[in-house]
Amino acid sequence: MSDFQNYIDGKWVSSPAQIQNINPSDTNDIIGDYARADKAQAEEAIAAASAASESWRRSNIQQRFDSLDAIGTEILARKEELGRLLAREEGKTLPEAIGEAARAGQVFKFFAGEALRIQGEFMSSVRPGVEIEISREAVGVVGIITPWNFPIAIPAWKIAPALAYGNTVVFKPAELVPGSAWALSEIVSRSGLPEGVFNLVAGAGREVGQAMLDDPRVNAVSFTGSVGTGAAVAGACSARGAKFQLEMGGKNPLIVLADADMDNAVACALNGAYFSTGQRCTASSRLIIEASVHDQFVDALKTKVESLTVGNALDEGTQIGPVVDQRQFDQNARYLDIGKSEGADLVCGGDIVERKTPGFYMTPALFADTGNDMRVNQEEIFGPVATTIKAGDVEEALAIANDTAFGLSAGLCTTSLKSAVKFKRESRAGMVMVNLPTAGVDYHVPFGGAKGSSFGSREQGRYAAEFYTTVKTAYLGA
Ligand code: TXE
Repeated sequence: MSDFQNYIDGKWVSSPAQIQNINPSDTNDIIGDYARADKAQAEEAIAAASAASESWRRSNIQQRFDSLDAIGTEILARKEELGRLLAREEGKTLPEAIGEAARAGQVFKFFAGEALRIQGEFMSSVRPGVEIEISREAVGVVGIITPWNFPIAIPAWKIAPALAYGNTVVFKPAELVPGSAWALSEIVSRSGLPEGVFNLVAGAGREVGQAMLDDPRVNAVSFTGSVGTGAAVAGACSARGAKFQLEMGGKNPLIVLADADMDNAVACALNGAYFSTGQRCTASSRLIIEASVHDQFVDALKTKVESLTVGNALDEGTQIGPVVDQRQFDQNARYLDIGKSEGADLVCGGDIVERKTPGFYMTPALFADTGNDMRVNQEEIFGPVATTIKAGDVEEALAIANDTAFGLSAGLCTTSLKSAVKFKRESRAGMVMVNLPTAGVDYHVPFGGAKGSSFGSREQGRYAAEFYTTVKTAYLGA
């Protein structure tokens, strides 16, 4: 039996099967066997969340604050330990992982405060003697389905607002990273929430996730993951009228104009394209460079890319950890072949390398002078692979940047205020960054994209209220 059970209706429960949690930096290192819930357990969790829903929606906001604040405090106090577990199971470097754990704590603290600030409106009526009150109420049972690339921050930024606004939660983490999900759930389980308000069901997407999508007792689903699964979430939820929110892929452009501070532009590209092994939905995968500085930029970036230290996520000095698993490793290799067969010039990287421990190590790759219509520029690779694309001027650069099915984040490096303002206005992305990497966002402001990257209302910050609440308009007669 696994030591790491699922959490249903206030109890830890074992499951018939296990998920083996493997360290991508050292595939001989098994982090643990985690209980793999089945459909029946998913339904038990949904039943528990449903039964707890009525009283939790009417719960005292001080109680919500106290629980969320306690969770945030504990995560922050244990960020080193949680970060180490995260780095071990997902493969981002230890400093990145500790930063992610801290962010999860900050998110819980933020939404603890938001529970105290749930706002409504009071309006006059067009009818005499009538007053109108507009208030926000909990949606009910929220299903939370998360990916592997941010194993603690993404669950935090969905679970915290769900609870703050009075919803009950059924949480299904990604199969590859049950450790951080379990550790987070264990903290949540001791935060004073009533039984059934929060439930963990680690298990397969097609079984446990699908059960959540299909169950009429689940009133809303918040999903982050691949485009394909996002479409399945949309189909199942809209068929039965459930609310849903999708955060999916990106093919984020970083434009570098000739007037940019080149050192900063190279640093932005290096960070945005390769840190966290390129496994970020906000990664800068398309570097759109003004033609007059293209070759100079490629040379400077190549030198930096080649000097990055690829290694075990837990080793001091590692800058790029391993790819998360064999499947993603194969996907990266496939796209490197696709790029080469499309005629892209691989200037460095893309090599499978060995380290002291067996893991999924790949050197960061750069394709130069590619065409935006190539598959490597239109499909999300989700690995340490970036391309450069030449553009004649800011107009053309913007047109290329916007020429994608996605629209999550977009960046521009320039010293021209005029170009920065134009970019901010004309970029078809949910988040725009000037002289900053496309990845790396604050926790108290909205996160989300345009076009195929996102669907539904924004996550995070005060804007999260839009998804996790429903609006009631009350007319009060004399
Ligand atoms: O995603 P999935 P995976 C992309 C990236 C990556 C690819 C596959 O390209 O290589 O997706 O990753 C659950 N009903 N991104 O397999 O399958 C699943 O269990 C309900 C980009 O991890 O979308 C997991 O919890 N749920 C992205 C979650 O959905 C289902 C981040 C996401 O898994 C389900 C992650 C179903 N039928 C992957 N099937 C980004 N850009 O941030 C699966 N799930």
